[in-house]
Amino acid sequence: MQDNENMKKLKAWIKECADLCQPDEIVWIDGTEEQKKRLEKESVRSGEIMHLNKKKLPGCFLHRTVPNDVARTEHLTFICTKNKRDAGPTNNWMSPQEAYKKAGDIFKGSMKGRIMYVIPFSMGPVGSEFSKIGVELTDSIYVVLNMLIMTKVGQLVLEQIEKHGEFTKCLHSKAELDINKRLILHFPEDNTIWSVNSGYGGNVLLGKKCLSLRIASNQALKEGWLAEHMLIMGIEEPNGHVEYVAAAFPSACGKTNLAMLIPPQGLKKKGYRIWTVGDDIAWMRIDTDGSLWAINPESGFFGVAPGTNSKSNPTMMKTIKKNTIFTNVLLKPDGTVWWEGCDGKVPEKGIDWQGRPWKPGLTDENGKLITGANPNSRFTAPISNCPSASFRLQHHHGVPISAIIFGGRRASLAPLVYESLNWQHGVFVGATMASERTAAQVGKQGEVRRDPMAMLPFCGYNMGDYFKHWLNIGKKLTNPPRIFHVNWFRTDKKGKFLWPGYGENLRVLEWILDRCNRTAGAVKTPIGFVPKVNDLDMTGLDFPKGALSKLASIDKKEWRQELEGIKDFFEGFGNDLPKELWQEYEELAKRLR
Ligand code: OXD
Ligand code: MN
Repeated sequence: MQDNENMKKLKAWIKECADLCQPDEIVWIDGTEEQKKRLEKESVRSGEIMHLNKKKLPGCFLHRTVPNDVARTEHLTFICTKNKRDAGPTNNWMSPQEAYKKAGDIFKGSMKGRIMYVIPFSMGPVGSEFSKIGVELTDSIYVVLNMLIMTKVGQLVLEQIEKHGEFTKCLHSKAELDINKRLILHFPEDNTIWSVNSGYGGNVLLGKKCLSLRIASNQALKEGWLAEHMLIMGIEEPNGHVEYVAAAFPSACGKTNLAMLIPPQGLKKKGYRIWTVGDDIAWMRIDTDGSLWAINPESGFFGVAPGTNSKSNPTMMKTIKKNTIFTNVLLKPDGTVWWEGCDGKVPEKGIDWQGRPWKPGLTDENGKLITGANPNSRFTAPISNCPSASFRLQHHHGVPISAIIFGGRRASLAPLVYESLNWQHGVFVGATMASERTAAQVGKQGEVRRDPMAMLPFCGYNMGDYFKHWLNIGKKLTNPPRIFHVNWFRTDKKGKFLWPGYGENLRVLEWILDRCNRTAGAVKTPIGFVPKVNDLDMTGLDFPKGALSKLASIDKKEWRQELEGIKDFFEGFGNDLPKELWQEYEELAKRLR
């Protein structure tokens, strides 16, 4: 059959990229099991990945990155728009002309002697109104194998391109993995992403942060929806009805764990059950019912390994037992894996994430403890492995969102939970989100980092416009989700956590849903609605008397100090900050007086 115009365009772009990168061969990824198996074999043969214990971890592999390529490199990540103003004060900016020239020189001949793989992928159910199509060209089989887990790949996607023509053009080359020539470039005006000289997931699985957040946030602005750094979870209530919430937290606040929560003993009798829709990204649209509906565009988890164990996340421990790619973890002598904060005893020996012999207590030349796994070591696992995976995952329409939850790590200031006064105030709460460094970091305690809606590194345009967009979405919603803020990390004077966290967080979610259904009580405070002592169901939780009122207390003096930090932060946006947020600032200041 002859190619139609759309397919001709796709092939012309592939040829253009191949002319630049000069691969020896081009291979199309078709999403079949046979091709995947063949690629796994090739990748094992080349040493890029290694088989793990086939009995204990069937279908699992280990990959090691080079030591200077273990995390997202935000200082090498750019938004490339014609006008610098459109990238805004929180992004690195480069002109498209300069970016194409600079990276073009690096891409030139970068795939010589290698194969260029063509990965047509869909973020979201293929053919859904919510979904977006991309094509990633890469010289890394590791990228291919990860994309096969994280996205939907294959012929059906090509049919979408044939029909509609539009797709995000994603070009990746690991090149020489040279950090000095590493660039992660986004061209929202051309629907294009270029990533070169990295092999780390967040920089190279271009469907994830690059497309699903930085490019998609631009599309969402234009098309009137929201692309957010949020988990989505369903809470099945005792009567069998499922309600869904979306939640945004900065890194290291337990987003993945919350998405897979196990109901605590005390509430188990009520029959609650949690359904995981997503742990990282939510695309949300206003439907004809005036509510906000969401999908998770991803098909897998790219989660942080250290700290994951049967207490923090038993569901994830089950999810990563098969068909999972582990990156930069410790290899045990029996061909299984381990990381700091994993279950069981610390292994007596192993091979560390850099491929060196390791045993507990090893130190480097400066006397610093050498960890077996890299602190940002990861697992890539299909959502279909997850025992709590939602039955609505394939639903083209997504799930209706009853509540949006923002959160941060604050040793003091923010109570366990509060509800915003209305949508505009909720946007203010999200825009002023922040996390503190923990007490473990001597000297840095209390240092606050603002991370609005947990989108600071991921909003692909001017964040002032982003806040405005949030306000506009609120005006169009006739049945808006209510907006809440949670803080699981409040401590007492000795630095001990006041709230037990983990599964017990369901007690807070229960209050949140009851607020949405207008059945829970609260008291109005200057910062919003806070539960009274008897408004949370504490059945079966041995909780010290008075701790709940400590958790719910609001210190006006501290909040007035917080206002100063917010003011500084807002001023950084100059005239781009919507006046409604200054108005919320003034109102809060008035209420705190
Ligand atoms: C992630 C991140 O990897 O937020 O999900 O950095
Ligand atoms: Mn994330």
